Amino acid sequence: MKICKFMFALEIQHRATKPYSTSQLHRLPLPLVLLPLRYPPRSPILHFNLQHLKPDRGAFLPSAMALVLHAGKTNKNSFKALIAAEYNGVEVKLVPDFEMGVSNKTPEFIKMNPIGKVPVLETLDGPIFESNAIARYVSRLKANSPLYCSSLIDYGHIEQWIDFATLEIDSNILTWFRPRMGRAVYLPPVEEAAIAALKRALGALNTHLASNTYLVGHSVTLADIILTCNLFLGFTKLMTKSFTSEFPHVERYFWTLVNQPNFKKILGEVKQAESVLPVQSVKKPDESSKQKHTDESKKEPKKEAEKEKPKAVAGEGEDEAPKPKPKNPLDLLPPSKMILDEWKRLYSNTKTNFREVAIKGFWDMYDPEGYSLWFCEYKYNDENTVSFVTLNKVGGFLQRMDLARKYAFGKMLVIGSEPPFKVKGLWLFRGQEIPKFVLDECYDMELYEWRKVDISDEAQKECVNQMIEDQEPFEGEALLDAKCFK
Ligand SMILES: N[C@@H](CCC(=O)N[C@@H](CS)C(=O)NCC(=O)O)C(=O)O
Repeated sequence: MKICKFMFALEIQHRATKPYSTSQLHRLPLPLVLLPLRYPPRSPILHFNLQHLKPDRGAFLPSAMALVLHAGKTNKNSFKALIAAEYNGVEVKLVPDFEMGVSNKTPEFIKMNPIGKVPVLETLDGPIFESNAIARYVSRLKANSPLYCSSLIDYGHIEQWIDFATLEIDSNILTWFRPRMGRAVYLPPVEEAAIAALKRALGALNTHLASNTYLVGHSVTLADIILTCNLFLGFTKLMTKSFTSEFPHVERYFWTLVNQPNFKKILGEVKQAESVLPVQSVKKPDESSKQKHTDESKKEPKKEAEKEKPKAVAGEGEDEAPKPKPKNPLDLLPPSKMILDEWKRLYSNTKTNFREVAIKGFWDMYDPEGYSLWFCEYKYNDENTVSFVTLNKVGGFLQRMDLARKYAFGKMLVIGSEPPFKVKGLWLFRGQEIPKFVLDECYDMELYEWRKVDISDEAQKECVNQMIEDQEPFEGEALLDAKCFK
């Protein structure tokens, strides 16, 4: 044993800059001590490590004693451990019949996790909560698993990217996601700030992935699993193709990972969101239960157990089974000969002779019965005194219009070479009116004056052409910027 301790000390000292005494070794922080060593499994050093710290009991679990994970089937936080288990060949079973808001409120569950959140992993040595901690535990179940070890610096980098995935990616995605699911109050400036912070993080990630296939080293590590699960929520609910195309290396990375067999087994076929999840009003469980209470008080009193049964609700980040979406009324309009995507493609692909090709093509395609054109003008142009603030305002508007991508095309011009800048736009909408869901859900709409284009008026038609083309000068002035919504 003395020899083992000595060799262990040597190993740790080899990794550290300052020597440790044997008594100090016993007090080393757990992550460092638990770090699987680089030696082959039979080495006395690894033996010492396992014996003294008993970290990997699960690695020797008989298969009948699978670890049990408490969470719903679609919880992206539980996917982290499930994918890690696939890589390590460890059995982790989801508890059957888990009901969010019910199962996690029982006294037995609260004993496992006092905050009552999922996931929780039941192990032979007791429960673990917090999805990253659970995933780390599962990753360590296999000695020398490439998911979580190799060198000290790799370990440092894996931890670095796990924190990045949690604090820079997941937290911003959740700030964007939760109000849209009706689980928090929707505040546009808060959403804008979260999207800006998310874009900053994705930009940094994109730079790293420009020259790296994986986050750390040359194979999948736990950092990739955690990051991909966090991105999964973003890609499937919020980040449309037009959002992610700014980060091509992140796109490549995400699609590569979700298509790895061990990921696919857990995530299934992944589909990118076609539009940003629309904002839902905040659910007020109290009100509905108050109403129910007064109605029910007239009826026979219920059995105690029935009365106290909590209502099943989805938790934060819990991706409840989607309710059948009501059809958008615009999908029920008579079919139009104008195919919006064809126009968008023509617009994007025309690089020369724009008037002759794109503008002419637009009018050839335009269907005045199936679509309508609208001019808009910002009502408070005199407030547009700072160029980047004005540009951000327009950028934010276009982001919030994402929900209308299937039904709209737009151009927004920021006009003038000096402040105050004028903001004017042109929009093509499916149908004869500005769609109601756009008016209801995009608060920017009321900041603009809207006027339907009369296409029998040649002057208005010419103005449409100039806006589509970003013609400069526009109304005698230079353009600070022209943004397209397509
Ligand atoms: N940081 C925690 C987050 C856990 C969490 O927010 N869980 C949600 C579901 S994904 C939950 O259980 N919510 C129920 C509640 O808030 O009562 C983790 O990663 O495990």
